[in-house]
Amino acid sequence: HDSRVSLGARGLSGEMHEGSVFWDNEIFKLPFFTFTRPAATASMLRFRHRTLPEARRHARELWFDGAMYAWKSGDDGVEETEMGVGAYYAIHIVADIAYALRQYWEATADDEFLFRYGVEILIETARFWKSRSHYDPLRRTWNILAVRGPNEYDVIVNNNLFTNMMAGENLRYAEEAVALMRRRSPAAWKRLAARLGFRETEPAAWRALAEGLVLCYDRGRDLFVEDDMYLHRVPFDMKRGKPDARRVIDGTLPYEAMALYQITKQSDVVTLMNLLPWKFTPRQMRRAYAFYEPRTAHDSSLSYSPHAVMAARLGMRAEAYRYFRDCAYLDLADIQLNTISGLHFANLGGAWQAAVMGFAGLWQGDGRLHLGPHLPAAWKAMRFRLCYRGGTLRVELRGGKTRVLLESPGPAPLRLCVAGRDVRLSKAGQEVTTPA
Ligand code: IFM
Repeated sequence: HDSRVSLGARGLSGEMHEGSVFWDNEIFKLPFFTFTRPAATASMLRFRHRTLPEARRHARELWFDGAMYAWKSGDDGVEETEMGVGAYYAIHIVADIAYALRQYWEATADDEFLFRYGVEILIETARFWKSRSHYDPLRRTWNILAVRGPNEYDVIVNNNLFTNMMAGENLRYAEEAVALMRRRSPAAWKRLAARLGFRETEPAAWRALAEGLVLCYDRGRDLFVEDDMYLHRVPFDMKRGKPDARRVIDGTLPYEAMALYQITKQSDVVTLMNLLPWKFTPRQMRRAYAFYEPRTAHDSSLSYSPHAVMAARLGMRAEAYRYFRDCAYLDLADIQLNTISGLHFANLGGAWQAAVMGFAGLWQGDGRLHLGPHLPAAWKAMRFRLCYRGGTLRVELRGGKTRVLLESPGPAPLRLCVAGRDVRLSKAGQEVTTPA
């Protein structure tokens, strides 16, 4: 309820990471708030708006345009990570913030918030990507070089798929938000455009960049690839490298060795596919899961929940449930051997995601709210409420059937896609049950 602060990596339960704010919020915690208590998401996004001046200063200092949010942000937005341990490279945070903003707007249709705070963030982050990308005349492509993706064992890579695709989304959201604001709130747009020194040529340049960014992909295998070099690295012996629950770098090999191997510290491509499911075919998701899962060390608490979500969506219910249990027991059973330093708040949001976005298949991104039943065999039923576009939905999964009841309506009919069926709900008490 107070946008001067946000949630730290361990909440207020421990001192690890010094209470700083990471991508944990936008990608792992905010989906829970967006669908259950949207005002809390709005507040945490306002925190990002409030820290824009520092993000702008940070970008300028490092020779870039727009806003470069801190990888590890203090309450004033200042980068708290020492240079040299990845902050300069871990720039996907910038696009993660844009993504959470767009997800909030799609779930709430809150134009007022978008125009007052969101468009400014989207413009400044799009400007950052424009200045951070590099046109390679030899390859004739736009590249984002020297980054650190969610796989933090590869400290510096080129064209991390997660970063490039999320940056592309960020650029598209900026272009769309500008067009929307111009149409719906022309007077406020004029003021904002003047204040930001907006140039009419910017949206077209953002679109060209979004379309031209390299996406690493192996056509022969129909496999999306983590970065430029991943397939060329040495296969990693996971049994030898991770014989117990300790992280590889705490047990067997030093950080410096990681760049040699095909090892993914924590879910990377799998997380990306959960965030943007409309960009991939089911086959591509299955292939990616089969390829990366054995190469993933889960040396971060942020790794289990994306695997649970994707396994559930792909119908691998036993595997999904196993990962869900890892999320649920992470701190109760001290699975990562570091609960003493505080509870893993991203994983708390992740456990909710495993259930609601995995077992109940929730996602949005095409103007509809998607739900689909993927209940694990161990569960007879699952029931939860969702806030969506000013209304409240009650969802129940039981015996292969999905029942959605509109408890209280929003200002406009709600468009849903339940188990592949298009549905519109507008009156309180209206419901739909899809067959098993
Ligand atoms: O943001 C995470 C990071 O991805 C993995 N190490 C811990 C950070 C804070 O939870």
